[in-house]
Amino acid sequence: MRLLITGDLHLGRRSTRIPDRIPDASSAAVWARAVDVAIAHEVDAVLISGDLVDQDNRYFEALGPLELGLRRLRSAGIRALAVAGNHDHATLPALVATLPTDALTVLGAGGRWEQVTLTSRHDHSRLHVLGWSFPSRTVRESPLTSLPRIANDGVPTIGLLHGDLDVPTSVYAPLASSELARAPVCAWVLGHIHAGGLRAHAPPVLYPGSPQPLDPGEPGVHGVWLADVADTFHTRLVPLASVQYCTVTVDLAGCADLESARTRVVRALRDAVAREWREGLHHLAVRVHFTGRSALHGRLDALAQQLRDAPTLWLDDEPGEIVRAIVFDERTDSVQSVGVTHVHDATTPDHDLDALASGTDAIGVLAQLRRALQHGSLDALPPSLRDTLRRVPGEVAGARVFTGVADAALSEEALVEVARAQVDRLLDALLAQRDSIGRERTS
Ligand SMILES: [Mn+2]
Repeated sequence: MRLLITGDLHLGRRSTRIPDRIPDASSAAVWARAVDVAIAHEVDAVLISGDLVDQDNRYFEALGPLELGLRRLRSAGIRALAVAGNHDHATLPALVATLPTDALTVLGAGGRWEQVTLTSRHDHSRLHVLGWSFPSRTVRESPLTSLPRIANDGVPTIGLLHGDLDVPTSVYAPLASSELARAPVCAWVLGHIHAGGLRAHAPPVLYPGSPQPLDPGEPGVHGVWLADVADTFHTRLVPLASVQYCTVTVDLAGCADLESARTRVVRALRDAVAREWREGLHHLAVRVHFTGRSALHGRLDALAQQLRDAPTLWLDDEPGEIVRAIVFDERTDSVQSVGVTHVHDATTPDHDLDALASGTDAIGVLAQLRRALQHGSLDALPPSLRDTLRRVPGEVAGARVFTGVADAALSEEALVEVARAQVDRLLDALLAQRDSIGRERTS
């Protein structure tokens, strides 16, 4: 049994914070490419894990591309099955009612689990697909509490639904890994999270993710998944997105002037292109993140503004080379480009730690702590402080008020990173205060 798996298309939307001229950046365009892949690979069915349609106000934008794709699938003998998510709980059933019968099967309407059985045209193997749809915009209880008994008839079952994995307080159908693991299914296919990937292996829990990323919060490679289902569930990602979001860190440590900072930015962008570029990509949208202790701290606004205002950098045919920086040149048909969506200055001032550490005031003590953390270990810290730092992550993760914190076991490296950042902030704040008081006194 061959399947194409996707979800969270949000038909009606397109990737944001990119130039208008980037082609094929809509979810409608990626849906058409997904249909191409399904037909080329002769899949038996396409499974869609919710939020196929963005919401009601996109009804008419979604209808045309959806119907066209479904018609192409049907003429190729491919079935399409979907569940509704929080965004399309009302729109999807309404849309389907206007489509030819059997163009799209919506499973589990109204939040009642429903099963269909597919038969492969390749080897006549069978597969149950057990689906559940959002009945309303929010659902606070796990849909798995009403999961029906799964038939033990030798035919594998795939569970298809939209929901939030391991976020107990979520209002979008909270699902616990432990309850998913208990169900005798061959795999779970989930929607809601736009960054795709396998979240568990026994049984596999797959979030296909959005095939086209929609905003800078959705980095990484996006596409659809091809799955082979027999006794096992084999799946692989087929990249399809025309846009990719990424973060590029530019270390400005030791950078003395803006010119050399700019050189580092260009080099970092080139490296990012070389690393991330792949066939089918039209635009790399970059969040630039300045780091490092630098004399330029506090003086990067102009460079940041230049980058945000920069014309899109268009790439020549030569992969990985930024050749020209031109704005929407009508004469070039190049559609490979890089743009900057955000610039974040996380540099810190370049203090003389040794000089500061000789003091006995708060600044002196902090400078001593900062030096003790220099080498990536907590060992040089006073024992009481060290023990506190090692204890705190567990306490935070265990406290109900911090539901977002899952990782109780921070590595020593990560702890040092946190401690360093906090010491730096305190030190920077105290020094800034001291300097401003100093200025007041002398003025
Ligand atoms: Mn959703």
